[in-house]
Amino acid sequence: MKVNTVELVISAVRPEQYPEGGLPEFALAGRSNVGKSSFINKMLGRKSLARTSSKPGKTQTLNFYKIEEKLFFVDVPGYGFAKVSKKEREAWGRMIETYITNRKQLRAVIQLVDLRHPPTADDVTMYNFLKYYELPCVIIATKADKIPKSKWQKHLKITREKLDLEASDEIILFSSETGEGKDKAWNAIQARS
Ligand SMILES: Nc1nc2c(ncn2[C@@H]2O[C@H](COP(=O)(O)OP(=O)(O)O)[C@@H](O)[C@H]2O)c(=O)[nH]1
Ligand SMILES: [Mg+2]
Repeated sequence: MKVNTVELVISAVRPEQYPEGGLPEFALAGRSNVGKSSFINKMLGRKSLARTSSKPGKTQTLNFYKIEEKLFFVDVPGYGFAKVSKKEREAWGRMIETYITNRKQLRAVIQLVDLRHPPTADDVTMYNFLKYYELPCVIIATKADKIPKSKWQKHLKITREKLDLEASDEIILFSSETGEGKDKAWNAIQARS
């Protein structure tokens, strides 16, 4: 998809602030530094729309990006910061749980994992949490350019097995450097819109 217009409609902390209008929404989740901002920027063809590397301890918000008056990307704060306090972790958990359990517009969660390494315990917890609520997921395996092509299938297999991926959940190799996987990711999103 060629994206012409993108608008950050709101950075929400409470459900009353979520945008109205009923457009399909796709939430993006992943541990900090996995490449989520880079993924959003690559998908939207922007240089730095979603700020890369935000610091822990900042206000945690759900950022609703409206794309072409067609759908929303909902950027969820990254998980897995070692330094984050228990209180902050709980606040994060409440915010995402409130959103994903109540939001009818939510079509799928796009969970990003790093293709180079097996999914972390936090990645597995996140995926299980999404499956507990029976949410469709699309897994984006990031930083594919950092792995030789000959090893992609092996790494994908490890990712799939470690997450114990459901058959209906797609996994897509991605690189924000080369654009690998961009079309597949858009197809997955549009098929679920
Ligand atoms: N080589 C490579 N580096 C990436 C890729 N995606 C992200 N990065 C780098 O990984 C770091 C974290 O990326 P960022 O998008 O800020 O991650 P976020 O914390 O999940 O939003 C940055 O230095 C990015 O340049 C990728 O596909 N390939
Ligand atoms: Mg980021």
